[in-house]
Formats: sequence, structure tokens, C-alpha cells
Amino acid sequence: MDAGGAMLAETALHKDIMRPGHLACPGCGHAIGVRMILRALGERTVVVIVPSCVAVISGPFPNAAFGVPAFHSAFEIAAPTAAGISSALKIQGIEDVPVVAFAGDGGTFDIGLQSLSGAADRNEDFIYVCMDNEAYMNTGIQVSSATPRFAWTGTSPAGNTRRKKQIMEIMAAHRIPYAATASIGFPEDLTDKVKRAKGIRGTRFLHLLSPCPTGWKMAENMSPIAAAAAVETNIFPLYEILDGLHYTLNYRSQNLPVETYLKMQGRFKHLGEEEIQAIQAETDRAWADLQEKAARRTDDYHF
Ligand SMILES: Cc1ncc(C[n+]2csc(CCOP(=O)(O)OP(=O)(O)O)c2C)c(N)n1
Ligand SMILES: [Mg+2]
Repeated sequence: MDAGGAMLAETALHKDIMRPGHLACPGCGHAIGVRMILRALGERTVVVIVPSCVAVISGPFPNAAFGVPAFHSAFEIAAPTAAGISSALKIQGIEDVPVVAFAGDGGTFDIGLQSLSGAADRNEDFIYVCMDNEAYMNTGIQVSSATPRFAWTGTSPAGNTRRKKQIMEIMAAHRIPYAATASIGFPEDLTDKVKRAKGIRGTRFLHLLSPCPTGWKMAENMSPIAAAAAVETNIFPLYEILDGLHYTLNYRSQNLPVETYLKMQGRFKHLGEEEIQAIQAETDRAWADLQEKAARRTDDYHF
């Protein structure tokens, strides 16, 4: 970083917690996402990481890149680990230190789902960020239940036959105080949501779309562009759910055709017109459903 860059990094607005020199691949969405989230949370934060690319990015002690205490836990227990640390801080009278867990889509949608559900059911006090790059990237691009339909991965060489699991609906069903989607292509929205989450107590869940240039088969500079295109095509809308009931749409997209997003990525390059139209129809249906939920009057819900 040059002198100007270093000065900018030190101003109040741009104070970076994450250090340069991390171990992510060039253009990694997770590195961008973690950096933005730590900036928004500030240096009095404790991080929990589980096996995923995030664990690699941080690097080993004593050279870890995160700039805050980071606890490595097992793949399937990001949420209860965060809950335990959060409780331990409170027992010591420390109430103002947020605990944030970073787990991948494999660690959230699949392997950590049971323990996440238990912690959310108890409304444990932590922020959970699912860093969704839509496959098990760290182990070489295997399909997960977050992989979109038709996408190539190493274990879906002819295209994924399953549909992406609806993790936001699963989290909403737990009636947690705060759940939101976010995209590294919309940094202000992401920052706002992290700050909002910080001000709420209980289980807070962020579903962050975090492209992986290697696994999505695109150029290194494409992560934020693809993450923004997912939002602009309604494939990944930006919204919040309060108490599992109140839906708010945070951004009116440009309604671009899904093709705009799909054509950016080599993992979809085998798709024909029929598959593209199937994705368009499914996206339109989900977008209409979401708008309906956001328009619903929820003031009289007092459950
Ligand atoms: C119980 C367990 N199973 C499997 C692994 C091996 N493993 C480590 S990272 C990883 C992939 C993680 O994928 P994801 O959660 O999507 O995170 P990403 O690497 O994509 O960021 C796997 C399978 C492990 N460490 N522990
Ligand atoms: Mg992943």
C-alpha cells in the first residue's frame, strides 16, 4: 500500500481492521466481505471461524490477518462456539463486544445447520455470517445445498440437478430477531446491515453472496460485478426479515434478465435456452413471492 492508501486506511471512515497480506486467492469475495464486515463492527469484536476459505484467508497464528481475536472451531459448530464465547464475555461483565461467526455455505446450509438451528432456537446472542460462494470451495469446488440449479461443480460435472436450499426461510422459521441478505456488490447496504445487526441482541443472521472467481470460472476482477448482477437480476434480492415475520425489500433492482448474470460465469456456460428460461421463470416467481411478503401488513402480528 502506498503512503496515500495507508493514510486513507487510517481515517475514521475507512479504518481497516483486517490487515493486508491475507491468504485469499486474488479477487476472493470472502476477503472483500470479511474486510467490510470487520470495518463495520470495529476492533472490539471477537471472530469465530470454521473450516472454509475464511479459515485459510485469516492465516495461522501469529500472522493472522483479521486484526481481532479469532477462534478456529470445528466445521459443524460455528453457531454454538459463538454463543459460548458470547456467554463467557457476559459472565465477565463484557457486554459491548459483538461475537461474529463466519461459516461457508457448506458449513451453514449443510454441515452446521443442526447446531445453528439449536443456537437460533435459544436466541443466543451472536452475529452469524454465511459466506455463500455456492459450493465447497476450500476442498476443490464440490456441490453443496447452496449451489444453484444447473451450475457446474466438480461433483456436478453435467450441472447441478438440485435447487438452492432456501436458507433465509429456514432462519425466518426460527423467528430470530434479525435475518438479512447482503452482497459484496452493495457495500453500503452490507455495512448498514452489519451496523443494524450490531445494535440488536439475540441471534442475527446475514446471508452474504460472496463470489469465488475460481469456482465460478470467471476473471479475478469479477467478484463484486457478479455479486451486483445477482441482485440486479433478482437472483439474489436484498432484504431483511425481522422476528421471522416482517419482510423489507432494501433495493429495487433493475430487473435485468438472468442471462446477464449467468453469462458472466463459466460454471453456467453449458446452459441452453431452455435452462436459462427455467431459471428466469423460477427467479420471477421467487421475486413476486418476496414482493408479496414485503407488502403484507404485519403491524397486527403480536405472537
Ligand atoms: C467435519 C468436517 N468435514 C469436512 C471437512 C473438510 N472441509 C474443510 S473446508 C471444507 C469446505 C468448506 O466449504 P464451505 O463451508 O462452503 O466454505 P468455503 O470453503 O466454500 O468458503 C470441507 C469439506 C472438515 N474440516 N470437517
Ligand atoms: Mg462455500
